[in-house]
Amino acid sequence: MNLLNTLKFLKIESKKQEKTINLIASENYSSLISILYSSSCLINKYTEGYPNQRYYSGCKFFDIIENKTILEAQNLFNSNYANVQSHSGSQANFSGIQSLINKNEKILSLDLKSGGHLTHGFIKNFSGKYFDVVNYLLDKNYSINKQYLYKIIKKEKPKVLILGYSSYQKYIDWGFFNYLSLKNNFFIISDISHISGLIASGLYPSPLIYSNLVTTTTHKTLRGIRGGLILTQNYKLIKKINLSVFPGQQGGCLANNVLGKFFSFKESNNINFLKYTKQIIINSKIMLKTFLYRGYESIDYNTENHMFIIKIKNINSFFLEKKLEKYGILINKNFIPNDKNKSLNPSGIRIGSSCITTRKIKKLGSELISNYICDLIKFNNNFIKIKIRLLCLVYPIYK
Ligand code: DSN
Repeated sequence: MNLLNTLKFLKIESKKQEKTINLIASENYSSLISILYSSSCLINKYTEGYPNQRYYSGCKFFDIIENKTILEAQNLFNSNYANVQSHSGSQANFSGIQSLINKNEKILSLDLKSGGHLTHGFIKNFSGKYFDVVNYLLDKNYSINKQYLYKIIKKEKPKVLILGYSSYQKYIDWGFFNYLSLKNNFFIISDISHISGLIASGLYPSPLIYSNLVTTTTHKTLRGIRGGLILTQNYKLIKKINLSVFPGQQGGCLANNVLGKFFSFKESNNINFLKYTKQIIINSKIMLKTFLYRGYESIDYNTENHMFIIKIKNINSFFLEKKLEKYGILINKNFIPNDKNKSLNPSGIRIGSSCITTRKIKKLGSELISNYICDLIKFNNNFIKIKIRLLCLVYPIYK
C-alpha cells in the first residue's frame, strides 16, 4: 500500500469519526493541540531512564518536559508523586502490581464479568499468569458487598486488593477498603482509568489517600492522548514504581506521548473541564433514565459516573453492536455480572457519555440518542441513520 492510499484511509477514518455517535465508555476525543504535540519530533528520541539519569545523551530538553508533565499530573490529582511514562493503562497496572508484590503472590480483584479488567487477574493476561488471583463478585443487587469482601479477605489473605472497574456505575467507598487494608495488612491499587476525569474535577471521590498507588489511562473521561499514569503519596513507593516502569516493564518511554500528556493534564485542570465533566454525568444519568423509561433494565436505577450497563434480552448483543454501527452509533457489547453467555455474545451493552459530551451534546441530544437505540433494538428505521448524521453535523467533534 503506498502513502497516498494509506492517507486515504486516515481521511476516511476521520470522516467516519465525525459522522458517528460514539458511546464507547472507554473512548473520547483528544484536543487537536494534544494530538499535535504528541506527534512531534520527540518521536525520534530515546529517553530511557528518568530526568537527569538517562541512558542516552541528548535528553536535556525532554528532562524539562518530563518534569513539567509530572508536576501537571501531581497538580491535577493532588498527588505527591507521579510516573508519567507508562505507555498504557495495562502497562501502568503491570508496573503497579510488580512494584508491590512478587511473582505468585496473591491478588484479590473483581471478576471480569462483574466489571473488572483483563489486567486485574484474567487468566490469559500477565496478571493471571504470574500472580495467584482470587476474584470477588458482586452481590445480588450488583453491588460490592462489604461483609462478603471482608470475609474473603480474612480467608484468602491477599497481598493486593485491586479496586476501580471497567463497567461499574456505582460509587466505590475507597475509605472502607483503606480501613480493611490497615487492619489486614494488604496493599490497595485503585485503577481509576474510567473515572479519572471525574476525579480530577472533584466530581467523584479520589482514592489517592486511601490507596498505596493509583493507576489510570489518560484518554477516557480525562480526554487526553492515549497513555498511562501512576500516582502515589508515598516517597518510598515512587522509587519502586519508577524502577518497575523502567527498566522493570518497558524500555524508553514514548517521549512524544509524555508531551501530549502534559497538554492533556493542563487542559483538564480548569473550570471548562469541570463544566464538561459535570455534563458527562448529567448526560449519562439522562440516557440511563431514558432506557429505563423505555422498559430496559440496567444493573442499577442510577449511575454515578459516565456509563451504565443495559441488559439485552432475546437479542444477540454481537449483532446489535454491528447493527448500531451501520446506523452510525458505536456501543460495545458487555458482560453483565454472573453472565451465562460467552464474551462474543454477552448479555449486556455498555453505554458511555464522554464522547457525546465532548461534542457538546446535552439533555435533548442524550434523550434522542437513547431513544434511537431503543427503537433500533426493536426494528429497522433508515430515518434514524439520517437523524444521526444530522446530529453529528450540528455537534461536530472538531470545529
Ligand atoms: N478495554 C477497555 C474498556 O473498554 O474498558 C479498558 O482497557
